[in-house]
Order: sequence, then structure tokens, then C-alpha cells
Amino acid sequence: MKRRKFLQNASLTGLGIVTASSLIGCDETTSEEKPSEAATAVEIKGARPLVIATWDVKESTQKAWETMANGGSVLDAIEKGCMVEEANAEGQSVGIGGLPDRDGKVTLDACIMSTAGNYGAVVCMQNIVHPIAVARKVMEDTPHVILAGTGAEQFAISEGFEPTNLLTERSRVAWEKWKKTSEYKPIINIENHDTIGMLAMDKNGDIAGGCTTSGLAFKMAGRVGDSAIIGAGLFIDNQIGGATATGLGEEVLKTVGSFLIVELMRQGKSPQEACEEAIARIIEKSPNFQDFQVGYIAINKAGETGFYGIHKGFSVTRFQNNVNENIKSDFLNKV
Ligand code: SD4
Repeated sequence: MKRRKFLQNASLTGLGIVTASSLIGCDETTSEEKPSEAATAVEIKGARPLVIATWDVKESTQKAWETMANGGSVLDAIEKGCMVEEANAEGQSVGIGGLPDRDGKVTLDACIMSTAGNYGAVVCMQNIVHPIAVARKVMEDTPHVILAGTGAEQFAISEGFEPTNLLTERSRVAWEKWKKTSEYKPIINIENHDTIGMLAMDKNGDIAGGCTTSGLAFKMAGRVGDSAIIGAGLFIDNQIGGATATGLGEEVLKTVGSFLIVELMRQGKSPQEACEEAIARIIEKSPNFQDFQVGYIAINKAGETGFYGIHKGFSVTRFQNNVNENIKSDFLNKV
């Protein structure tokens, strides 16, 4: 952590948490600078580098891949890759253009995890286009792991992020239309651009991940989903693998889905088997599983990938072996 920078920021934003920072020991080395201990211990089966993300986000996976090809770290790849979707105003569940809450406010959740297992997140943050980049700043420049609401926004502004109105005309019109009925019904799949959960492995076999969303359309004010919560929307253990989620966050949170998948892989399951078991866990516990979607993706230390959703329509984008492809999950509806 850049302690001096944090102290400066704390006084700038009036956070008054100088005492907290001085109590916490900080390692000046950033996560990506640390060598991988586990990478050499596992036989790599899948080609690397490798990027996999939820939904049809080929421009994001391309950006992540290029970032690594140009010498960036795997954490840079995650941040830059996710930022492509966040900046895409057409995507109505991420970043600018995201559908607002019931009160017409676009609130964003995002998190990032490094190869060293460090984590940073922002929840319910408004007016900032790139929550994934703010999450990284939380991880690297503060002694905390999650900043929420106006605190997150103030921190972002103090770090140089521009306040921006995230409610596009298209999303405002959708909200006005929704208000006529105010019927709350999460949409099962938004097939092309949805919450982006991304996992990447660099050429050394080290893994990082990120997840970013505007959450559920027309949610209650203050609602936070799984995407920014460690273990639920994302989990990375660089010795084992990583997992990330999309879909109805309440269900992912209740089953701590991404952590579950990584732990199942630790027990010897393949990424595919682990994703299927995590989905089975939700189905077991939720009698109304027909009404919502959850999709998981996972990667293990050997460079193998897996993905599974409750319903048809879930898709993933994978960039591996120089092929950047969207893979539809029509075969997945085993339930
Ligand atoms: C949430 N998991 O906030 C997110 C939403 C999502 O596809 O993934 N939509 O619950």
C-alpha cells in the first residue's frame, strides 16, 4: 500500500482514519511483483495467457489479452478489460448506461482480486464510470477492502476520477416505463452485455480476477449484490484457481458461490464440475430457481476452464490460443 498517498487522501477527503492506517502494517510491494510460488508446481494443461469472462464481451477479453501481450500484469489486464464494458453506454447492467434503482439512481458495485489474494471493492457507488479502477485503488492505496456509497465516490474523486452522470437517456426512458407498473422482476438473461466477471491467467500461470456491475435493474435504493463481495461474486486463490458469478446476486451471496467453487477445485473437482455443483447448491436451496438465472465461470491452476448456468442463455467469452470466442451455453440446461 502506498501509505503516504493514503494519508494525503484521508486528509483531502476528511475521512479522519489516519489512526486506522497507522495501525496496519503495509507491504510496499504490489501483488503483481510477487513471484508465483504455485505456478511451477502444477502441470499447465490449457494454453496461457488466458482470459475468460461472463457473457458476450469480446472487446473486453481482447483488451485484457492485449494488455498482457503488451507487458501489462494480469491485474492490469483485468482492470483494463473490465473498463471496456464499464465505458460501453449500450450495456445496461455495467458502468455508464446501467439501469438505475427504483429512484432513478445508477449505483455500481465492483471488486478486484490480485494474484497475492489481495482484494478491493466499492459498493453502491454513484457518478463514477470505472468502479473496477476505484476498487483497485481501494486495494492498493487504502488500508481497507470495501468503500461504500458517498465515501467510495469521494475517494474516487480524490484519486482523480471525474464525476459523471451515469444515467443515459436510454436507461432513463426504461426507468420511466418501468415506473408505470413498478413491477419488480429481475430479468433472467441480458444476453449480450451484462455484469462482467473476468478471470485471467498470465504466461507464468498467475491468476487475477474482477467483477463489475450496476446490479439489478430497479432494485431498492441501497441494495448491494454479490458482484463486489469477496467469495460471492469473485474469489481467487492463486494456488488453486478462481471463480466469478453473474445473475441474481442474492442467491450467489447465500451460497458464497465463488468461494465454494474454488474450494471444490481444491478438493480435486475440475472447474466445470465445481461450477455445476455450485449451481446445484442454489437449485437445492431455492424452490423458485425457474424464475432467475445464475451463471458461474471458473479457471484452475492448470489453465482449464468451466462455466455453468441454471438456464439456457448464459454465455462466456474466452480468449485462449489466439482465439477470442463467445461460447453459448444452450447445452447447459441440465435441470
Ligand atoms: C447483482 N450479480 O447485482 C449482479 C447482477 C448480474 O447479470 O450479474 N446481472 O446481483
